[in-house]
Amino acid sequence: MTSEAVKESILEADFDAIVAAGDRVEPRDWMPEGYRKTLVRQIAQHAHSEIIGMQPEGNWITRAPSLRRKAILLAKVQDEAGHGLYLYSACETLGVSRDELTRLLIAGKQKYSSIFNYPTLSYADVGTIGWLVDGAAICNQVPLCRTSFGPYGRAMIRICKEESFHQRQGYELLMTMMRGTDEQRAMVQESVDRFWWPALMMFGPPDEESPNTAQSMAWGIKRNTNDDLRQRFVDMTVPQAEALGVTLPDPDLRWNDERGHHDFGQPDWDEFMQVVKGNGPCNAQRLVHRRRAHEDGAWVREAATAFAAKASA
Ligand code: FAQ
Repeated sequence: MTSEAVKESILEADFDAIVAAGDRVEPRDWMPEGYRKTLVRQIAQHAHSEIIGMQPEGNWITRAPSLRRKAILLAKVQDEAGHGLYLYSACETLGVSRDELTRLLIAGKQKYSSIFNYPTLSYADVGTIGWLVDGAAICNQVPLCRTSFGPYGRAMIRICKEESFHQRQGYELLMTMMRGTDEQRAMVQESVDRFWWPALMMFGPPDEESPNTAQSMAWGIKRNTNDDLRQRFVDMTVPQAEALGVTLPDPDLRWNDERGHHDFGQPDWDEFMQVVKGNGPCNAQRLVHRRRAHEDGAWVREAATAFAAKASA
């Protein structure tokens, strides 16, 4: 073995020990290149999801039904911008700039969550996104607070606190509508019917078709499999749907006493693959909008750079 190879094997053993002990790997620590790449991929996708995720709800800010609802929605969408920024910062500690990540997103070379390629057709969708989409995000992200990479785990702690608040506001909005007129109740049910299956897809493909899960769990990046978290979400959501008075659109959904969990049907995985490949209902629109916003913001970046140069001169 060359001295370089010996050095690397010692560093790798140190890294393995940190992961095995459940401690945090920090940006200056040695890490395998595959670990770094996997983190960049996952954190970048996560950051892009928060930023693109502002669009479906942002669509309703100018048409919110009251000043109170408008203030709540504005605050929520702003929180999502903040989450994107914490995550881009975490990713930058791995040596990739936010500029580069944005370039990859708008060139269509990095992904964001499938859920944000579905349209928001009624105001009830704002509530449903809070309840189901933030609910799914929380199930997926609470375990990520214990992820092995320090900056990612610490960003997740703050994000999860805010996501919990988002979930509650969505549920409260839907509960208010369910206490309203027959028309409002029908709007809620129609919205839940559209978002239920895409929300289940947020957890990713079934375990046997998830190429990344085994390695990501071995590295302590992911703490649970996609199917485990999907099950947790269904179990958590069914009683909430009952309390709300809506029906979840799955004829196979029922409690299984033996398993101690709900059985449920499978989402349309062909549809999922199409959405992930860029062929969902709103993929093109989301990227066009993001590109335009980036171009419109060029003068702000130029002014900030000029100001920083002047200040340091
Ligand atoms: N959409 O092998 P796996 C939010 C891709 S934030 C698109 O299982 P992995 C807040 C995956 O990237 C929502 N692509 O992959 C909010 C991989 O492709 P690649 C975002 C998906 O990484 C609320 C391939 O399929 N949350 O909602 C999806 O081990 C309301 C194979 O999959 C996060 O990003 C999908 N749903 O597990 C904002 C959480 N699923 O890259 C506004 C962090 C899978 O190899 C309003 N991420 N793919 O070409 C994760 O936990 C994981 O990355 C998973 C996927 C679980 C999403």
